[in-house]
Amino acid sequence: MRIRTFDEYQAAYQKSVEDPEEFWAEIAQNFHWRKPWTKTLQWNFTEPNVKWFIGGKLNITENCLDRHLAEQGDQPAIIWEPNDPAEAGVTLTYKMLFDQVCRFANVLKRNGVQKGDRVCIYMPMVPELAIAVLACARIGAIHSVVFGGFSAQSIADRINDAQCKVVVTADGAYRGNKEIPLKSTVDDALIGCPSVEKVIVLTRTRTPVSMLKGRDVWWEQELKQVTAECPAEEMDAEDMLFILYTSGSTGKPKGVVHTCGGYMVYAAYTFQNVFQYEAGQTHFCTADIGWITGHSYIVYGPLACGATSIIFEGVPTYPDAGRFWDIVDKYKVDILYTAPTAIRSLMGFGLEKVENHDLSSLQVLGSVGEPINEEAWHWYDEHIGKGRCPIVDTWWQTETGGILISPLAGITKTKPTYATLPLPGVQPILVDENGKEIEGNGVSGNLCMKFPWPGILRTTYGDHERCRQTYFATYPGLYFTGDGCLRDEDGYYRITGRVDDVLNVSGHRIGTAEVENAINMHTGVVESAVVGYPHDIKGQGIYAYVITDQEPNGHDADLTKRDILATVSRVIGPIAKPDKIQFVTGLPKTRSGKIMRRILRKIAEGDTSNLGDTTTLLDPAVVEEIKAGAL
Ligand code: 7RM
Repeated sequence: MRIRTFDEYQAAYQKSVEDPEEFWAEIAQNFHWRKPWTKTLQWNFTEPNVKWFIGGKLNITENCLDRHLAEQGDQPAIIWEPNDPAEAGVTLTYKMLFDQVCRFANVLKRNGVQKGDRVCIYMPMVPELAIAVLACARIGAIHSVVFGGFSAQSIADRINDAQCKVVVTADGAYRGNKEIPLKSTVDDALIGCPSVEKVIVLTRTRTPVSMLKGRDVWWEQELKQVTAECPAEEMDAEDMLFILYTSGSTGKPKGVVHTCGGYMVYAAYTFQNVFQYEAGQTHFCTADIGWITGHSYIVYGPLACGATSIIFEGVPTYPDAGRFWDIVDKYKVDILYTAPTAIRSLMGFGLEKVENHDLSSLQVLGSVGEPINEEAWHWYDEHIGKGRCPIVDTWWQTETGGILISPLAGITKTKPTYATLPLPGVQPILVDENGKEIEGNGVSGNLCMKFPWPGILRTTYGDHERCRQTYFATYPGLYFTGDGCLRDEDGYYRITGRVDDVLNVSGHRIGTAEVENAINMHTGVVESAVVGYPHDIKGQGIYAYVITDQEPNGHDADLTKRDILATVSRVIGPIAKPDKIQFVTGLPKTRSGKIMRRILRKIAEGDTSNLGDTTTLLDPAVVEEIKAGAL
């Protein structure tokens, strides 16, 4: 399963295209299966219907935990670094993690959770978050982790969509100098969530919480009631492992579904090969477990490979902008995996924050979440990698389960801003608006995949038709990523960004429609339109054009803006707050009533000289007004 040279990469790639079933079957042999599969792959992209390792039985936690106990039971599985550097951290060996996962799995069972039930997890970045995730997997419950920055409304929407039976949370969370009241947010959410029977609350901040009799129980109390014996549930390769909600261009976030067998094989295979992980290395992925990057490259991928994975509770700038480098130095991190937005932000604090740290343990640097600009790439290379660590710019999505296009560290020749080449088993294709393949090199188009890989999403929870519509209907027979992409003369891929109405703000995916819906909930707002614009640190900023029933002026306008921000925070979460709000009296629409976002984007970008074709505009005067008031 290990690729060591570029020749081996090319041979593996060729084999994966010529005989994908044989290729993945060989890789899947490296895992522990209770029962082997009888057919490796069955698929079509029309329904869509994708199944890998059919008939195979396994439990992902036996692969992430049990199978490492004999040889490396005393090796650290998780190192936890708390928000406050003065607080003691925690190291859990594989034995200890195994023990805690089994115990918490028994707590879940005690609270009525059975195989197939959905469990919502809304927690800070503490070891118990990984423990809760793995405990669900142990007993065949489907976890739905909701990022700790989301609002009560967002939690409620996700709980109701998946009909979760249990919520696992904490009293509060520490993030930088802030204390965030998680349990009280869950309480607000649960007013509208009749499916929830139990809430399990971890003590973290000791902030006062209300504990509802018969519904709410303390994590620590429950643990006293259980043993450490918990045999893993036997799962079918295609049983659901988890749901993770992600934003699209329309409506509410979709519950992306991943299944046990294919996801495990893909997360582990990509972890090992992209980062060229070697036994005994320490891996530091700075993402939150609430996003797919945390699922695949903090929890499942590293643990399936027997790695030591760091969980960091805090933020890159607390107590100062040297925190990442403190952690690298303190734990002698080998692999660092972070986002361009973090790199750009840290660049701004100057080199003195870097220079007083020993970064010589670093072997590989990773980037994920958004396109990495050339300046950030070089800064990362020179000042963090000291010119001796390969950078892997990894392109992938919640829906893909793991990395699809990326260099293999130290093997693929890198090129700044390029995700370079597809991993074995990945078959990209560029198409034009009509779905016609754009062949050859030195071209660009919409990025699609023409063949399944084991980590591809299987459905969107409770709504298979939405999955078909969103990913498989735009270009029949292809999986459409929603990204635009360029293929250079060497066949290297460079992802240029979304071609749909999805924003990427600090590596977070946010639908413009979601933000508009939130803004429109504010009293007095008649209509709004949201677009992205280039932002030095966040990659993209959120620009909102808002029509109110009474046009606010001066101080009134400031108050209304403040209240709109509060509304968006309450409806979605602080990450979706617009950076700029411009009050307008109308929006540029076509005769058929469609908002011409292209024009709004141009104005938000500050480029008003050439707005392109405006002949279909219903009322050109609106554009002049918006241009005049642009922020
Ligand atoms: C892993 C993750 C997915 C979207 C994707 C892209 C963008 C992610 C890169 C990237 C350029 C990269 N999942 N994206 N990685 N763009 N280069 N290396 O981020 O579901 O949250 O977002 O993120 O637009 O479609 S995600």
